[in-house]
Amino acid sequence: SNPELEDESLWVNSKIQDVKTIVGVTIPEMIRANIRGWENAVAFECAESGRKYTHRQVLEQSRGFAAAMIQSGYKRGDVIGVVLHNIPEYCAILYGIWEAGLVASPVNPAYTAAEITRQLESSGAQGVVTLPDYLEACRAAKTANPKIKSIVIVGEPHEGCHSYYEMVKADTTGVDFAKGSQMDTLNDTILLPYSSGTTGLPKGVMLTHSNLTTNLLQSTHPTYIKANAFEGQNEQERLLGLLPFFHSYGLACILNVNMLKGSHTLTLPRFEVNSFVRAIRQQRPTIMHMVTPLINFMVNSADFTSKEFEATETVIGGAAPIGPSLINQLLEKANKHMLFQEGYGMTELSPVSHFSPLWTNNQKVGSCGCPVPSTSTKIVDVISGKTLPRFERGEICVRGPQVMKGYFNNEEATRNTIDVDGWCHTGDIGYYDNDDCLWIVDRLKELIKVKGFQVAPSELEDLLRGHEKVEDVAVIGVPDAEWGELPRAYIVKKDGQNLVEDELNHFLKDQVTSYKQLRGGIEFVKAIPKAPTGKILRRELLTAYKEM
Ligand code: AYL
Repeated sequence: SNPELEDESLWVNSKIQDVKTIVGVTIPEMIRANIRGWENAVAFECAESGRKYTHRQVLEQSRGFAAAMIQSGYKRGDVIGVVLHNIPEYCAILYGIWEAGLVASPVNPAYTAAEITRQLESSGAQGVVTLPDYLEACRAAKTANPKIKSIVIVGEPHEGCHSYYEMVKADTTGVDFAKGSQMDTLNDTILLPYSSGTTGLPKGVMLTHSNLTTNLLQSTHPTYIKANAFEGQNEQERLLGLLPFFHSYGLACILNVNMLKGSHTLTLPRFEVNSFVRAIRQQRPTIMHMVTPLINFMVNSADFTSKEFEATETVIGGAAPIGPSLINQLLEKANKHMLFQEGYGMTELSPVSHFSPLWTNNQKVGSCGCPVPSTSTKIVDVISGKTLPRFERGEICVRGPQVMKGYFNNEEATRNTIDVDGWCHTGDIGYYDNDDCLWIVDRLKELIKVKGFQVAPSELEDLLRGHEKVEDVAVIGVPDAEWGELPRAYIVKKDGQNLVEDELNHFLKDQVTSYKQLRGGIEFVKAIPKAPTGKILRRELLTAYKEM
């Protein structure tokens, strides 16, 4: 590091006592070792079908599934694509993959067949677990990727597929399950979610058991959640399992936390107004993880009154900006003391680096809290790279045991994100106040967040560039009250070509999933503003849009 730029006294390190990096323990081992009398309490329940499993059953099915995967010939380190919406079997499937020593690559099931095929190919998946709804898309992906040996289906048996419900009955005696003591938990990749990071196409994020187990302890430290809140002697906490488990937020903060703390999660396959309202009235969640559009919905919907929040003690938000006025409207509507906490993180950070401590007690609404234990952070000037003092805005950098190992098969992107001193450059702009609370103010990176989901401009630009009438293209995210941001395209037509918006929308329709569609509009331009290096000047486009 450059001593002229660096000033260690300006770093904001977690003030909370360190948690030791967990080494030599897998996630399922950590969960098994931590059970405190809640074996027979329900762990996951499906809001739609009522299917439910206790904590013990989840861990038994995980073993059965692992044994069957080993018996079907999968070898340590093989990648399995998990193409599922939230179902009560999700956890047993994921843990089964880990207990068999395999790597899970979670895929958004709402992806088009083309998108599923791309992720399964990029991750080198050799197997797929899916539901009947997505079988056709997975079969197309298998045809395109001969590496994929088999498809496991969660549901009625299907031609040419293994049945999950049969597999979990496998005999587990004498099976060689993956043990942390025999692995390199600091280096063996076990989870491969996709993220575009600060630039370019979606990339596999290599996460290890140590990343995930340690982040689980960091994010559930008593500074953030009530001591023993979930433990057996108290009433079981009830979580809403609506945020998708294929995304690092839902996977870590709902699915894993649910298993570590012995709570009850009601899984919802998707957001749908009636089932959402019904689920909340029926389950009376004590903790609700939310993203901005959901909070917005609850604030504005007549279906939500203070009654719907009666049992709710905590609402937690994150994954994209949430305006403080919206949060205050929610708290007012609930008409009771309810704690609002916000987290900040990235898939690349396993995923949590900041969280609102309990002591903030709604006094810091709009901030995403303090660095979690064992985490150092700094704010650097985006031009000079100089470390900045409190209240000055710059790029947030994070260092700690939760920083990913790197991007899969992409050393260059890894080097551009994690510097030689181990700092992860987030591409987000923020500042610290005097209480170590971080306030996010802007995003430097090109990533677009629609309802908390990632949309990589490069992905849309690459596809649009493939259109026969398109000469050049740039995609940016524009603000939207309901969705957070929306992708908007600037198109240079090929000479003499007649091209209209509908043609391009139609062109993208079957290629990318719904939230990646160009809902922010399409504008035909003469040229795309670019730096001499060829880099698209996205800021210029956004500024012009805002002045429009
Ligand atoms: P990814 N406020 C504003 N932007 C945010 C916030 C927040 N609280 N949290 C995340 N982001 C944006 O990999 C930011 O641009 O995240 C960041 O770089 O899909 C990007 O989202 C990361 O996108 C939590 C809170 C997990 C957040 C998360 C991270 C979700 C995954 C648990 O409690």
